[in-house]
Amino acid sequence: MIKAYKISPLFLLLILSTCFAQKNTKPNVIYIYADDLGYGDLSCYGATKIQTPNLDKLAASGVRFTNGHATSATCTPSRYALMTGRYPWRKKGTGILPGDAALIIPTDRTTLPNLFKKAGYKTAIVGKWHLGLGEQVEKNWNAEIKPGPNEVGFDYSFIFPATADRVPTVFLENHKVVALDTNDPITVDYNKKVGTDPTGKDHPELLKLQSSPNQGHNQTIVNGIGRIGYMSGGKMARWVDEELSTTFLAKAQQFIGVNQKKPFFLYFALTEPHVPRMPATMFRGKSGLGLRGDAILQLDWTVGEIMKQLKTLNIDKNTVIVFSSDNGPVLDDGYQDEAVTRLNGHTPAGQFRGGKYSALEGGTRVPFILSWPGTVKPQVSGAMVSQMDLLASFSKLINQPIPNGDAPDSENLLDAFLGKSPKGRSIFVEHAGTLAVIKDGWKYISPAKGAAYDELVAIETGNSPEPQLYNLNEDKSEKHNLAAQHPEVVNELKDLLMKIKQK
Ligand code: NG6
Ligand code: CA
Repeated sequence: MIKAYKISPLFLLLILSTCFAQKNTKPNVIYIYADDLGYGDLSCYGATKIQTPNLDKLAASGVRFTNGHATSATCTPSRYALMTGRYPWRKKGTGILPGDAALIIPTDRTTLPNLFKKAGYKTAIVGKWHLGLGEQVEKNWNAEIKPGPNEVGFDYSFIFPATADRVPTVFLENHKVVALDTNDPITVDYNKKVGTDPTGKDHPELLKLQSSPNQGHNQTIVNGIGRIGYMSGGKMARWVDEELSTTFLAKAQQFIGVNQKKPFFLYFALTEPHVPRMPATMFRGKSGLGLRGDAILQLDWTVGEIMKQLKTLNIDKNTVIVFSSDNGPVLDDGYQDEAVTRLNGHTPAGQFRGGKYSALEGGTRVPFILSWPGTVKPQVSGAMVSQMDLLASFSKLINQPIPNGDAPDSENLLDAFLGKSPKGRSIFVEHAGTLAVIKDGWKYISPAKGAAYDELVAIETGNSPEPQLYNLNEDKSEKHNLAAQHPEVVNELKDLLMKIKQK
C-alpha cells in the first residue's frame, strides 16, 4: 500500500526557495572596468610575461571576446558611452575632464544605472568616476556636491572624482567628501596655485615618484606624488594611493554583502593600471615588470576577491560579471615608474598597433569578458561588441524598455553577449583624435592633421593626412594601408561615417 505523506506547504516553500535561490530571473550584474588595461595585458589574452590567474578563471568560465571595444581611446568619452549608450563624439565636452569639471551625463535620460534602478535593482558605483560633478566648475568641495552619480541612477556611490593623477585626491561617498575636517576646507584650482602645499615643480626632492619630463604631473604634491591641478586643505581626507584599491574593494564587497538578496547592479570602476601606479606593498616587485605589472596583479587579485565573495554568498550563479577596460594601454603616461625600462618583452596591446590615445586598434580593442556561471557556456567569441551596447542588451535581459530616443547608439547584442550568437555589430565607430569606422572587417580611418607618433607617450596615434584602409580580417596589426588599392571601399566607408555622424 502506498502511504501518502503530508508535506506542509511551508516546508515545500522552503525547498522551492532553496532550489531557486540561485535562479532569480533577474540576475545581479557587476561591471568591472579597468583603467588603461590593454588587450595583451592578461594571460588569458596571450600575455606570457605576466600571469593573471583570476581573470583567466573568469574568462574560462564565460565568454572571452576577441573583438570587444571601448568606444574611445581615452577614459571620459568611453565612460560617457557606457553610461548613456550614445557615441561621445556626438556631444561637445566629453574629452578627458579635469578634476573640477561639471557633470556631463544628463540626469533626465536613460543611463545604464537608472535602467537597472527602474527595473527594481539596487545600484551602486564604486571607483573612478571621471564624468564631472556638480553644475559648474566652481564648486564648494566642503558642502554637498550634486548632481553626480546619485543623480544619474546610482543609489549608492563611493568614488573619486576624476583620475588618480588629478586633484582633488579624495573620496566622495554619495554627495560628500569622506573624512573631511570642516576646519581644514578643500580648495581646488586647475589654473593657479592655491594654498601652501609644495608642488612637484618646485620641490622634486619631496617626490617618491618622479614625473616624466614635459608631461606635467608636477603641481600639488599629495602622498609624495605630483598631481595635475592644485589643491589645498582636506589633509585628513586625502587618499593614500597604496590603499586606493583595497578601499574600493571593501566598499564594493560591503555593497554586495548588504544587497546579496536583492537584484543589484554594481559598477566597479578600478583605477589600475592607470598612473600613478602605486599598488599596495603586497604586490610590489611581484610581477617583475615594475609598478605597472604590479598594479595589474593587484587588479587581478581584486577581481578574484569579488569572485570569491560571490561564491561564499552562494550568488555566483545568479551574478553576471562583465569585465573590460576603458581604453588601450600606455607605458609612460606621466611618471618615471619603470613601465618602459622593465617591460621585459611584454606586449600590452597584444598584436595590435597603437595604444591609448590611438585610432589604431590598440586604442579601443580591449579585454572583454562576460561570465554567468551555469547560464553562459564558456567560449571564445569573435563577435564585434562594444561597451556602449551593454545598455540596450541589458534592457532586453532584465526586460526594462528604453524610452524612444534614449541610448541611440546602443545595440541589443544580448545573444552575442550571452554566447548564443557569433554575430555582433556589423558597424562600429572608433574614436581617438580622429574617427574610424569598421564594417565587414574593413576599417577606414579618417584623415587627420595631428602627429602620427606621440613622442611623449611613445604611441602611434593613427593620424595621417591620407585616408587609411585596413583589412582587419587578414591584417589585425594594421600594417598594410589598402586605401589606394580599394578606393571604392574608402568611399563607401567615408560616406557611411558621414551618415552615422549626421544621425
Ligand atoms: C592626460 C594625462 C595622462 C592621463 C590622461 C587621462 C598629461 C600629459 N597626461 O592628459 O597622464 O591622466 O590624461 O587618462 O597630462 S584617462 O585614462 O583618464 O583618459
Ligand atoms: Ca583610462
